[in-house]
Amino acid sequence: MADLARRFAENPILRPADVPPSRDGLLVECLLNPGAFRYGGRVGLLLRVAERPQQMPGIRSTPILDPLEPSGIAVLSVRTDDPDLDDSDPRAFVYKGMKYLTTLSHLRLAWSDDGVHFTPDPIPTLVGHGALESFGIEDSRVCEIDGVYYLTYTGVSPAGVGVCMSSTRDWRTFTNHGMIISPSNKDCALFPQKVGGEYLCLHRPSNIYIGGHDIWLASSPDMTHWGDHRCIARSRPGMWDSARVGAGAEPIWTPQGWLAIYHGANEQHRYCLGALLLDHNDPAHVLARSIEPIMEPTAPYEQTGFFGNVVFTNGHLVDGDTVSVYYGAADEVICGAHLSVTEILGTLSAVAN
Ligand code: MAN
Repeated sequence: MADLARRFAENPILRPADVPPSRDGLLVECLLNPGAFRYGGRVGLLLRVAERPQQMPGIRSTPILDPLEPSGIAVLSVRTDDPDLDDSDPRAFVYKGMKYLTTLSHLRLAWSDDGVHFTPDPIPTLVGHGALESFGIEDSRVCEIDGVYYLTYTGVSPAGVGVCMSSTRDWRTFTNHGMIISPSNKDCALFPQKVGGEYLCLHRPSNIYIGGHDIWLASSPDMTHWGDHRCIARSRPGMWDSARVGAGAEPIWTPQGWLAIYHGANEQHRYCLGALLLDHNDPAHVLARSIEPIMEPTAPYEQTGFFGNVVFTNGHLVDGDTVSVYYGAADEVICGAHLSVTEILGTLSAVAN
C-alpha cells in the first residue's frame, strides 16, 4: 500500500459541532468535502454543511427546500417500520418509490490564517434555490481564473443530480449561472486556465444502462455551454476504483502534464484517492494513472462516522511541490493532509491509449 498522505496532526480540523445550524429546528449532522482557495491573504474553505431535524426513535425525518412553506423548508417524516421505506443507506432513502436525501446541504465559508485552524461563518454562504436544488447543494469545487472564483457544485432535486455554477470576485456577492450540466452528473472540476483557447472541465456523468460512473472531459467557449465530451478515465473492475470515479479539485499544472487527483470507490463504497496525468495540450490523452490509491481511509476518523471508509476531496492548495488536500472523512468531519507532487507523479504508471 502506498498511502502518500501526511495527515495534519490537528485532524479533524472541523467537526459538526464547530458550525452553528442555519436555523432553529435543524442540527448540523455532517461537514463534508470542502472547496479550497486563497483570498486576501487567507485560506478559505467552502464547506458542505449537512443538516436535518433531531432524529426521533422510529422516525426518519428530512428537510426539503419548499418556497410554499412560510419557513422555506418542509420536513418529510416517515415511520421506520413503514413497509414503503427503504432506509438501508445512511445518506439517502427510498419512500414509495421516490429517492430522498437524509440531510439537506448548504455551502458555508470558513477562514484561516494558517491553513489548519479555521473559523466558520455563522450563517450559510450559498443555499439551494429553485426546483433543481430543492434537496440542497453539495461538494463545491472553487477555481480562480483572472480574479473570478467559479464555484461548481452539485444541485440535487427530484429531477436528479446535476452540476450548478456560481461565481464571485469578493466572496460577498455571487452570480448564479444555473445548472450548467444536466443530470445525472456531478464532480465538475474546471481547469485553472484555457487550453487551446477553450475552457475545460472534468465531469462525471452516471449511466445506468450501458456505461458507468466515469470521468469525462468537456470544453466550452464561455464556461456555461459545454461540448466535445470525451470519456477519459473509467472505473476498473477488480481494483479499488471498480465502481465509480470522479474528479477532485482543479487539475494541477506540472512540467510533466496536468495532475488530476480523483476519488474512486469499489462496490463496498470504500472511497480512496488516486491520480491521473493528462497531456498538457490534449488533456483527453491520459499519460499515466495510479495503480494503487495515493490515499486510503486508514485513520479512525476516516473509517468510522456518518458513512465510514471514505476519504473524499474536492479542494486543494498547491505551494511548490506540496499539495494541501482538504477532504471529508467518513462523510462527517473535515480533515487535511499534505502530499508531494513529485511523490504522486512517481507512483503513476503509464497508460496505453
Ligand atoms: C458521493 C457524494 C459525496 C460523498 C460520497 C461518499 O460521491 O455524495 O458527497 O462524500 O458519495 O458517501
